Parts: sequence; structure tokens; C-alpha cells
Amino acid sequence: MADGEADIAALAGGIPVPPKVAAAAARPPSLGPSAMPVANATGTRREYWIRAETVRWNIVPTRRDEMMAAHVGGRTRFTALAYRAYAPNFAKPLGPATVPGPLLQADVGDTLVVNFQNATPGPVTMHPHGVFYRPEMDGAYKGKYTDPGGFVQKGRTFQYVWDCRPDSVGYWPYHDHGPLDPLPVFKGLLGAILVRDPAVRQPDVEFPVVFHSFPPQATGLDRAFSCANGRAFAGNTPTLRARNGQDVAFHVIALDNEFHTFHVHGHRWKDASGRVIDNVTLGPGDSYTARFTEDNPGRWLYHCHVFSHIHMGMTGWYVVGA
Ligand SMILES: [Cu+2]
Repeated sequence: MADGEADIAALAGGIPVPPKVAAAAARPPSLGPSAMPVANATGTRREYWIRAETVRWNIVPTRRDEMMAAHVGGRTRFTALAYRAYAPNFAKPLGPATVPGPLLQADVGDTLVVNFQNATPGPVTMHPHGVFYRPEMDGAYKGKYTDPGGFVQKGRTFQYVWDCRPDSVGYWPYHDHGPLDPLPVFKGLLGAILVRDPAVRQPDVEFPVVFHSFPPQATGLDRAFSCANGRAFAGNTPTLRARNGQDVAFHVIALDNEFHTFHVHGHRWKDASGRVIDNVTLGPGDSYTARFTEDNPGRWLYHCHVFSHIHMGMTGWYVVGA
């Protein structure tokens, strides 16, 4: 490994293939209709083709921390693992592999069908939060109880089928939950699901934000980076833009080993109890939507308010036009 990062292939070599996975692997791979009945057939079938890949990833492309007007030294590139969206039957990529991966979108009543292919060196998966699924669609490694979707080997494909029920409305993470978990997550195998209720007014503008980190144990880099959407430091993390008067929603996920907070300068919103806040705490695996009517044009910061995380990169610009 050029960077000295954790070696997925070497680590995967010592893990026995679970019995149900071996039995399924003996059959030829198929991208046909799922053997699983679609549990909720009243809505639309939202089908995705997603491949887990290795990708050279620069955490700080500008080499600048614009908030502190400072140079960011040292190596910032490593070999990440990332989800990438493809056209049907993996005919061609729809864009680059990204951290977080493609946003999976559906309405209440829809069925999410994800054809997942693994092009990384070790067994990885897609495990969703928020949606409804049977145990075999869990995408989780469970030792000898592991179903094929919980141990997708290199070169294999598995079709996940998940239902978006009324209690699935919201913004949720998905991530690897294979036998090497959490290492692949710390290399970038994470993403988000957005389930809408079309009967409810939607925001004018929405910002999916995933707070996570790239630790040296996963990247082989000299230092840890605290990230928003795969990048660290303002000017590298997403610069989010809105206009005065818009109905704005920040959808925030925390997905690493830390507690984070979500804070936006110059703005407030109400929590579920009706209390006005401008900072909310998220633990690992939590998601949260901060929604308000924009009334304060200017250049603002959004960030996690854990001070060490701010200075490891978990900051970004929020720019509001008049
Ligand atoms: Cu934080």
C-alpha cells in the first residue's frame, strides 16, 4: 500500500466466508429480479445501480483553510473507498465515486431497489437506516448467521430491497456493515437516504451534510481530518447557497466515533419541543434536519461546535444572497 493505509485485501484474507454466503456464491451471479417479494408494491420502484470502488481522494483539494486563512500542510490524498452510481446494468457511471455516496431518494410508499456491486478488495455491504427491511436485506455481517447481503465479495453483486414506510420519512445514513466494519466506513463507504412525504410542503433548498472523519489508521496520512461530505476545511467542504426568504433545510448526519454538533451562524430554528436553538448534538449514526426561513443574507459559517473538530476541518461556508 503506497500510503501505508490499512490494507483491506490483507485484512479480508483472514475472514472465512459465512456458510449462507458460500452457498449463494456457488450459484451464478444474477442481476435479474430479486427473489424477495417486494413487500410494499403500492408505490414506485426506485432502482439504483451502485458500485463500491477504490478512488484516489483528496481531503483538502485547495490546501487552504479559508476560515483561518491558513495553509494546510502535509499529505491530504489517500486511496478511499466510495460508492458510485451507475446507469442500469452498470452500463456506465453516472458520475464520479464520491464521499458521501449517491443520495438515494424516494417517497413514502416507494420501494428502494439497490443493485450493489463490490469492486473493492474486501467484502463490503450497504446497510440502510430508516427504511423497512427483512433480516436478509440488512446488509450486515453476523458471523455464521450472515446472509449474502451482509458479505458481498469482490466482483459480486447483491440486490437490496428496502421499503419506505410512513415512519421512514426523513434523512438517514447508509454505510458498509461488512466484516471489516468500521474500517471501510472510515475510508469513505457511507452515504444518505432521503425519504419524502409528498403530501407535506417541501423546502425550497436542501443541504445534505454528513459529518464524519478520516483517521490516520484508515488513511495512512499523518493526521486525522474531521470532514463534512468527504472534505475538510472551509473552501473544500460544500459551500452551501440560499437566497433570502427561502425555506431552507440542512439535513445532517453524524457517522464516525465522535459526538458532533450542528451549528449555523446567524440563524435559529425550533427543535421538536418548540424551543428555539442554533446548535444541536448528534451521536454516531444520528440524523437531524434543521429547517428555517432564511432572513439573514451574508457569508456565514456552518460547523460542528466541538472545537477540536472545527480545527481538524469540520467547517464550511453558508452564503445567503439578498
Ligand atoms: Cu464534531
